[in-house]
Amino acid sequence: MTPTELRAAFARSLSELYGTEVPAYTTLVEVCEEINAEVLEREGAAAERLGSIQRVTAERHGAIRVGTAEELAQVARVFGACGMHPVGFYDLREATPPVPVVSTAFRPIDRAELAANPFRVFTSVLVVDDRRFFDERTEARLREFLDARQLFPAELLGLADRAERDGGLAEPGAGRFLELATGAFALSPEPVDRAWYAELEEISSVAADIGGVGSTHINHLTPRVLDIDELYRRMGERGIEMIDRIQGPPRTPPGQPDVLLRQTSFRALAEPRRFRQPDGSVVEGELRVRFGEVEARGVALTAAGRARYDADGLAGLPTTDEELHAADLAYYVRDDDGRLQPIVYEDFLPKSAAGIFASNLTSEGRTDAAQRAAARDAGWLQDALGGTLHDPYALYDAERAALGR
Ligand code: OOG
Ligand code: NI
Repeated sequence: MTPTELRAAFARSLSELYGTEVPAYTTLVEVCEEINAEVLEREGAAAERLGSIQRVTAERHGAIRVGTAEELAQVARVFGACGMHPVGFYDLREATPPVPVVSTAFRPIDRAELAANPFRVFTSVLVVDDRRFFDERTEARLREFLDARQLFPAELLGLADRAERDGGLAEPGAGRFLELATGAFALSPEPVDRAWYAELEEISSVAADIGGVGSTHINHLTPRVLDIDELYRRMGERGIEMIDRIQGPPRTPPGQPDVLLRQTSFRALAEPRRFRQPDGSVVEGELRVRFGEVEARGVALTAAGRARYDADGLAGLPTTDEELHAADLAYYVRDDDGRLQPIVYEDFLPKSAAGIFASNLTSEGRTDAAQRAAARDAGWLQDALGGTLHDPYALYDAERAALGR
């Protein structure tokens, strides 16, 4: 199996797993497919302006959270085997409410790979030494806990490295890789230490989800829909409680291009989990950390377009493809007939990500703004990854240049 095939199979296998773990996810996927078929029927070729229906139907993004730079480097090896590379740096510590993580997204980076299967995973790493969240003693205990766990079996990492070296995996290695990679993101039946989890949860529920359990898990898996407003309505009709809004730019009037990314989610559901009590006994309980999200994608904005969007929202941007292109505010290429084809936005939005995190926090947590922040930037992330951290704008520029403006 080539990295492309491994990625497509990995996305399918995680989707199957998540459907058994979180049944509302299956409903979400069904409603997306229903709506996508309707939009295709209604709009014909225009419905595929931002990707073929095959791409959109298979398209998923996931989110995972890890605790240390070492764990992040291991994740990079597993995703690297699937042709998924780290793109972008997001600092969620500056969000409202602040979340003690910095993040990147692993995804394919060239056009053919994105068209074949664009599976991407938003990946966050805990900032254990940020004093605004964790005092010295909590940091030390977190480090001890995180250093003692092994998220990814050695066999999986070995297969990942082999795939990277050989440009893919033969059977039975490929099947084994997929089984182990999927298993690494399943919800673990291991009991959670109640007291430790509760202590971290007072500081941040994301910190508890990362550093309070001995394993990682897929935190949500997101299908892509062609009409997110309609999806929002229909999920409500089916009795699934959605967060109170769609994140990102508002709906554009008919004929006006969609830009960037719009997302919404249903609230995290109570899932049965086992807990180890302070007296050593193990009891059944529940946690609400995993949810379902849906996204709609539009044209990628250039840095100048994005600056305008960040300052003034959609009011800061012209309303046609031709104007966006002429002012170099969004990325387009011309097809053989001279028509403008949008380059799809393949990344995430920090404000929306913060909204997605926030909508699923059990409390605002506790921070002390007077304490010192830990230094984290794209350079730190690149060092932790031990390989190139791609800049999204450089990728869009290169794609446009390769296709000729
Ligand atoms: C990640 C939240 C961000 C998105 O789509 O913006 C995200 C998380 O909850 O770990 O997935
Ligand atoms: Ni997401």
